[in-house]
Amino acid sequence: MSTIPSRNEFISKIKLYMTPPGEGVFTVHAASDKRINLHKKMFGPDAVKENIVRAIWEESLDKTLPLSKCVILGIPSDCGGGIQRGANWGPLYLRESLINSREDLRAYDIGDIRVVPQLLHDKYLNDETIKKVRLALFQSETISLPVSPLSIAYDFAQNFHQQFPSKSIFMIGGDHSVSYPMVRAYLEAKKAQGKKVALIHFDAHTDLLEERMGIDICFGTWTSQIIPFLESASHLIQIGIRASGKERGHWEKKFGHVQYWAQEVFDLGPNMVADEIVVHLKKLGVEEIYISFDIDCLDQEYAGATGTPEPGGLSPHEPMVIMQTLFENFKITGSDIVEIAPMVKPPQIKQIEPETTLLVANALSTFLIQAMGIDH
Ligand SMILES: [Mn+2]
Repeated sequence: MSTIPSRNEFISKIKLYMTPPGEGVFTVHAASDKRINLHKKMFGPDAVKENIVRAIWEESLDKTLPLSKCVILGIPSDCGGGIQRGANWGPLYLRESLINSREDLRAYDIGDIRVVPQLLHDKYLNDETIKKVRLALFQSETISLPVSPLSIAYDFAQNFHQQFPSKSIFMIGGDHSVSYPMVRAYLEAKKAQGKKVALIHFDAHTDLLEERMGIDICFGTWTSQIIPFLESASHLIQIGIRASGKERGHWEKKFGHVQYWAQEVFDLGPNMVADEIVVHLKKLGVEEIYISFDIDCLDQEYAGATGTPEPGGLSPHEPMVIMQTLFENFKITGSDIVEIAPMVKPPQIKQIEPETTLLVANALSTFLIQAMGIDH
């Protein structure tokens, strides 16, 4: 058991292994217009002109962070993906969409996890590589900080929940592997607090492989890896599934959880689905929920700018109804939206992208941020 760092030690770590919002993808020119617009709106035009964005962000970690109930975090990593990359741009594009439309959102943006795009998790690295990347990122070979996006995210989330047990994180990914460290740290923290929690997972895919080509933590496996951290598998609900090599019965029997495939959501209607979930979770004594939202849960007509768009999916209305009912019955104390790949446009997609995907993601994110910003 590692010792819990002080608030100041934690803030010092954030300054090293995180960046101001929108800077987690290391680039000079690509999407710089988006980043500059975001920074102008967040920190003021003068801050951009005078090149003091980082200084203001660092100051805000001491002053503004303690005041906000809901905190926005970006993990611009798509190293855990694999069909079509590009979700590393999700945090910048979605934030820019949110700040353009909703300057009144009550949340503090804590910034991005620093991402070395070739790295996923430190357990896949040898000592020499870790030393070299530590030198590149932190100017020290011996500093005891993680270097891969998922390892940094886990350290951050663990520390965050220890320091701020009543705050909630809204995380923007990233491919879906980035949910693994966030949900794991959340579940461990809630267990330590004695809170009963469940995981609600919206997705076209089950993400339930035990490993994919020998890799145990990636976009296709993260959910199966997270089940052991739940009180039981029945504390997991998956909604919107339709692109799976196996039947629903296979997965439910293997893991012992509940799935609502997209067709069942259409057949039952979102109100009935939501009511069933509420009854199920109340029976388990659940008080709080984490919602992990893979944008490809939605039909490709609404979410085309993603790595694996799928037909036959939900419209934005159905998840909204389900989340609204869940919010009326449980506290939402953690959530994420992942797999938005703004520069990706698969050939079968007809609508204007990434605008359509961002518009829908904006509405879903706004709901979650507002829900988590409310004091119950
Ligand atoms: Mn997924």
